[in-house]
Parts: sequence; C-alpha cells; structure tokens
Amino acid sequence: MTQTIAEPNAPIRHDWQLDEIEALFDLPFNDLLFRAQTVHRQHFDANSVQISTLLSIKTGGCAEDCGYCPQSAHHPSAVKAEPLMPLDKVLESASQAKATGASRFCMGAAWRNLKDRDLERVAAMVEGVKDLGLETCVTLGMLEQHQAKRLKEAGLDYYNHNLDTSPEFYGDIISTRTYQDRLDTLSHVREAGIHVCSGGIVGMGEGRNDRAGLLASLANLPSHPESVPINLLVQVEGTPLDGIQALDPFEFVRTIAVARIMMPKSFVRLSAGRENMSDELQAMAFLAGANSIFYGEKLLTTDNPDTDHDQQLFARLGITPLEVNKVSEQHCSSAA
Ligand code: SAM
Ligand code: DTB
Ligand code: SF4
Repeated sequence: MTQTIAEPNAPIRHDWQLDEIEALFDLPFNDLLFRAQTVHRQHFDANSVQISTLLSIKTGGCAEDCGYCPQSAHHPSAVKAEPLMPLDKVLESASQAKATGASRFCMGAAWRNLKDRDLERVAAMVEGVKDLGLETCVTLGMLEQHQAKRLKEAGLDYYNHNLDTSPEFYGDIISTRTYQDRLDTLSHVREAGIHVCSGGIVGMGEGRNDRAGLLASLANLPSHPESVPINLLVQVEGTPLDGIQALDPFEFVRTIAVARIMMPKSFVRLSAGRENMSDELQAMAFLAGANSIFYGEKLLTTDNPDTDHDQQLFARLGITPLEVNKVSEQHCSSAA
C-alpha cells in the first residue's frame, strides 16, 4: 500500500517532539531519502552547493575539554598552541580561498570565549575578508552581547557555534561549558542580527535518540539556524573519543535527511569527516539534502579532501557551487 511520504510545503515548525523525529529516522531508507529530497526541492536548487573555506586563526591550547577535539589542552596529544594569526596572513588565505572558488570564509579560534582584548583584531579580519567580496563567518567560542554587536558592525555574516549533541549526552563529551552557555551565545548572535550557523557531531558513541535530540534542540530554537553543519567525528589520536566504534554510514545519511526535513530552508552542511567518506557516500548525503560543504585541504587542524578531487566530484555529479549573492538571496526569504 502506498503511504503519503512527502508532505508538500509542510510548515516551518519549532515544536518537534522526539517520538516523531525518531519515527522519521525509522522510515525505510528510500522513503526517508525521497521525502528529504522532495522537501529540499521545494526550497533549493537541488544541484547547487554552497562552499565555505576554513582557516584556524588561533590554533591549540584550548581550555575546554571537548572529548572530540585535538585542540583541547586537556588531552595528551594536544595540537601545539599558536598565537592569533596576523591580519595579512589571514587575508592572504582568504584571497586564495576566493580564487579557488569559495563563497564564504570561516575563521576558527581554539578559545573558550572571545576576550575583549582580541575583539578589535578579529573585527579587522572580518572587515578585511568582507572587503574581498567573501561572506564572513567566525567561530570563537562563547560570545557576549556587545561583542556580537561589534562583529556585526565589522561585517560579520555568520557565527558558528555548535550544540554538538543532545542535552542528555552532552555531559559525556564536555564538562567545562554547559548546554545553556551555548544556547545563550546563540541568542546573542541572533539578537545582533548575525546569521546563525549551528549543528553538531555524530559518531561520538551517542544513540539515535541523541541524534534526534540534537536536531530537536536546533529546530526548536526560536528561528532555525540558517546553516546547520553535521560533522561526522574525525577521530584524532590522543583524544578521548579516538577508537570509538564508527557510525554506520547510512545512519549518517539518515541524520542529514532528517535535518533537511525538520529545517527545510536551512543550508545543511556535509561538514567534517568527508576525508574518510567515499564519493558515493557524499553523493548520497547530497541526495538526502545536504547543500553545503567545507572546501579546502584543511578543516581546522585535520585534513579535508583535495580541492581538485572536490571539483571532479562536483563535475561528475553536475553540481555547481553557489555564488555569494545567491546565498544571500536565499537567506532573505530563509530560515524562519
Ligand atoms: N572553540 C570554538 C568552539 O568550540 O565553539 C570554535 C572552534 S571548534 C573546533 C568548532 C566545532 O568543530 C566544534 O563545536 C565541533 O562541533 C567541531 N569539531 C571539533 N573537533 C572535531 C572533530 N574531531 N570531528 C568533528 N567535528 C569537530
Ligand atoms: C563545524 O561545525 N565544523 C568545523 C567548523 N564548524 C569550525 C570544524 C571541524 C573541525 C574538525 C577537526 C579539526 O580539523 O580540528
Ligand atoms: Fe576548544 Fe572549540 Fe576544541 Fe572545544 S571544540 S576544545 S572549545 S577548540
């Protein structure tokens, strides 16, 4: 018997319940992908993917104890701490990223929170990158209201701050910052008029209920994040999560599909972890509704696929990178 598996123009919702999210995860794989692809096509060009390039502007020595992160000073093989990168080096990387085809430049710092003493230097980076004609994104840890306002003035388009996992599983992964701290930062970003980029990590030993819980926390925010990165854990030697059982790749694709259905107008990013994914798995993630990637040979400290390889993959799939103004246009009517 044929069921109704696609709900044309389903309303944007902020009242998702865990049981109905788990019911989406439980759908037969083909039904789930069909439904996600149907929703995707209602809001996006199915053959366009937004591309962002990352740069670590302040690497290592982080005071937080995130169990997945090679930059935490708490873990034995922590990445060497380096000072904040000078402006000219940042702008050099941003120009290169633009020349290779990125539409957004995302600068990440291994900080627990942004300090006022660093605010003007970061603001100058945002201004400089914006002047190159790129969209700007930063991820700097916790942010206060006045800092968000200053970054907005400098031309910041997106702030990345992930919820990482469900509220219930969160304490197994991080003890030095609370879930509420993260929610507070997201509201400061939103109130300053900056687009929100927030998602999480899967493959950390969480259950399906936690993946559902993460998506519920994101979709039930007062507005959906405009950008939702779904990271597959990159296992790094010396971090507490190294060696954990890898997630079934189909479960990863299911997570993307459910995110697409729940947050129909958001860009869902096939984020960290592509280095260990086959081309076929990435194609399946695009079919499930992912429409954004990190592009460039490094993420922050770990490897990402070669740009040549990504260009070939896009050509083989008939995917075109989304241009800067097209991303902004999509967002004018976006994520409610
Ligand atoms: N320090 C800031 C913070 O945590 O908010 C910004 C940088 S932090 C590296 C940004 C995000 O990268 C984290 O929230 C986490 O979701 C993701 N991340 C870090 N290490 C990862 C790993 N090994 N695998 C997958 N994602 C990771
Ligand atoms: C996000 O969600 N993923 C990116 C970005 N936001 C900052 C970071 C992934 C980091 C992977 C591990 C590393 O390279 O250090
Ligand atoms: Fe620090 Fe961010 Fe890594 Fe956590 S994820 S240890 S806050 S750099």
